[in-house]
This record gives sequence, C-alpha cells and structure tokens, in this order.
Amino acid sequence: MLHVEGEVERPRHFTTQMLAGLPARWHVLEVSQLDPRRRGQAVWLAGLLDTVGVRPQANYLTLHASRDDFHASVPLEAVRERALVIFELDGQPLPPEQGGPFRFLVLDAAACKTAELDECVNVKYVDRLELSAEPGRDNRPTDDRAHAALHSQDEARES
Ligand SMILES: Nc1nc2c(c(=O)[nH]1)N[C@H]1C(S)=C(S)[C@@H](COP(=O)(O)O)O[C@H]1N2
Ligand SMILES: [Mo]
Repeated sequence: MLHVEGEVERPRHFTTQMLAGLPARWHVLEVSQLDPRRRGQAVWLAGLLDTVGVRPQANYLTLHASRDDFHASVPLEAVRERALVIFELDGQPLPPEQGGPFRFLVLDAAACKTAELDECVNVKYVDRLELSAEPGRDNRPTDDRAHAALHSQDEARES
C-alpha cells in the first residue's frame, strides 16, 4: 500500500490496482523511454498529488520506506514535475528486486552525494509519501563510507 498524507486536503492510500486505474494521462506505460536504466509502468507524482490536493504550505516531500527504514526528504518543487512512482512490470506488481511494490524515481537525478537531489532519493519499497512545511526525516548516507556500506547491503539483499 502506498500512503499519501501530511499537508494534503484528502489523504489516501493506493494499491497497485488503484494506481493502474488512475487516468491514462498520468501514466507512463514504459518508464525505460524516460530513463533507460529503469523498467515498468509508472504514474507521475503530479498525478498522485492531484488526487489528494496539495496544501499551499507543503514545501517538502518525504519518501518513507518502512521495509528497510530508509527515508529521504526533498523540496517539493524540485521533484513535482519530474518524478514518478513505478508500480508494475510485465503486468505484475513491481517485484522487490526492482524496489517494488512501489519505487520512486526522479528523472535526471544527480549522481549520489553530488546534490540534494541525487539518485539516493530514488527510494525503493516506498510506502508513504508525506508532505510537510518543514523538511522531514532523511537518513540518506552523508559520507562515502556510509554510502558504500548502504550499497553493499543492497547488493547482499539483491543477490
Ligand atoms: N528503500 C531504499 N531505497 C533506496 C536505497 C536504500 O538503501 N533503501 N538506496 C538508495 C541509493 S543510495 C541509491 S544510489 C539508489 C540505487 O538504486 P539502484 O540500485 O536501483 O540503482 O537507491 C536508493 N533507494
Ligand atoms: Mo546512492
């Protein structure tokens, strides 16, 4: 389940099926056309936000993955028009090896640690999108060692 909550008019959650049922104009049928390293069907963040109604005081978007306790918080305006949630692959829910059931994706994110909006913000297993006035929880790695450790954990899990 993907929850969208915080500074929104109508907090709600989505299942894979509910995402699939959103208007076609909010869907990207094959995300590899926008980012060749990713596959699957996605919905634009802007579409999700449209369904909940963003309050004017919402300045930050925080992505929560409770599965591995990973969190990232970014300025909403920076991602509003260029982020997606990937939710389906080959007609099935996105598998966990690909970061499913829901994976956040920012197009043209910078390389890790080079900017606030880096690839580390492509949160896997995201289960909650939280809008807030102030920055939210963020435990992305801040130095090389922490970052390398996180990636080796990732590889261990994926192999
Ligand atoms: N839930 C979760 N999402 C995560 C991470 C993580 O450890 N947990 N690592 C991040 C980091 S640091 C990077 S660089 C990208 C890597 O994604 P990729 O392996 O698909 O390229 O995922 C990001 N999303
Ligand atoms: Mo990263």
